[in-house]
Amino acid sequence: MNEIREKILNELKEKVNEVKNIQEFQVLKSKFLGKKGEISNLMKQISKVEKEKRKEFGAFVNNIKKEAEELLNEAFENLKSKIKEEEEKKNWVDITLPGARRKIGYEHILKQTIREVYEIFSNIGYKIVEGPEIETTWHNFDALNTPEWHPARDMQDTFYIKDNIILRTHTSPVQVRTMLTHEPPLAIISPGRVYRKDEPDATHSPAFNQIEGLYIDKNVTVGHLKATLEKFLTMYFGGSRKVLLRPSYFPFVEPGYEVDVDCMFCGGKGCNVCKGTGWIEILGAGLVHPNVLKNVGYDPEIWQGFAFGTGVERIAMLKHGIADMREFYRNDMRFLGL
Ligand code: FA5
Repeated sequence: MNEIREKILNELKEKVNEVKNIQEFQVLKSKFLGKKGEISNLMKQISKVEKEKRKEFGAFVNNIKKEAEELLNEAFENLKSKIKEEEEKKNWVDITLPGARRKIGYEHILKQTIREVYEIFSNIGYKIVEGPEIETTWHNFDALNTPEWHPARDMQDTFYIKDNIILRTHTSPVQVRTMLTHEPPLAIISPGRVYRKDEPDATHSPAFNQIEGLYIDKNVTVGHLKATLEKFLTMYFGGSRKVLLRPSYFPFVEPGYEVDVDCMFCGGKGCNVCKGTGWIEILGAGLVHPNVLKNVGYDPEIWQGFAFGTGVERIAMLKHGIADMREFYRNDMRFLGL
């Protein structure tokens, strides 16, 4: 009889170790304890055993059943904790690892450039002011000494909304708006978007940004203008920049200049960027025309001033070595550095 017991229990012990999941466990359990299982078969034989030995045999079979149940219960508990352990291992998170960083956007180079220029000028007492992009022709042209018949108007006479309403073609009308609402002396810079009927190419865009500067005080000379621009360009491009004033014409200044800065790429020796001249054209400037001062109610016998205007894209391209202006507006993530 003991042989039967050992055979059954040894087989169960062996099989129970091979069980990998709940399904396999259920199959094994019914093989031993199920209705047609080995132990049930033994139970069915109890009634066939002689009366005197029946009790002993019954107890024997019940013991086997009890042991088998204990073995299976223990195996089931082990299996459950093994499954739980594996599950935990699979889902384990190392909370000490640094988290996935969220990509933070960068300030666009044009905004960055405007901020840098503003920081430079705010250190020498300039205030930032803004004007509307939709402007009257009077503020954009007439008040700036550019009446309707003036040939200089043709170059910028572009996006009309109504007869006397346009998209501003430069930031210079902010000079007019500021002088109309403020008493002199004053020192302002004004960044903003402007519009012209220019074909887009590597150095032109129909919508671009300018920064206007205006300084009004008594006894202002070209010397003040030159020193201010030298300071600005040195601070913006670094090094020690020289400035060249070339006589030029803008109706709202007299005298007027195209302003060049010594080439920051070759130090003025001549290279591809400065086309061998050693100088790079950077902005338009001049002393505010007496007619403009009169138009805003300032007495030109008392007040003088200088003004300048530069293209934000242009100075940003030079500083960051950007060859094509269109990069600023394409929103290519590689360009934006995101
Ligand atoms: C003016 O707009 C004058 N208002 C500047 C000024 C202000 C002169 C105060 C005197 C006193 P200009 O048209 O040259 O000037 O334009 C100034 C700058 O804007 C240029 O040097 C250039 O950098 C930039 N610019 C002009 N047209 C475009 C364009 N289509 N795309 C991008 N930048 C341009």
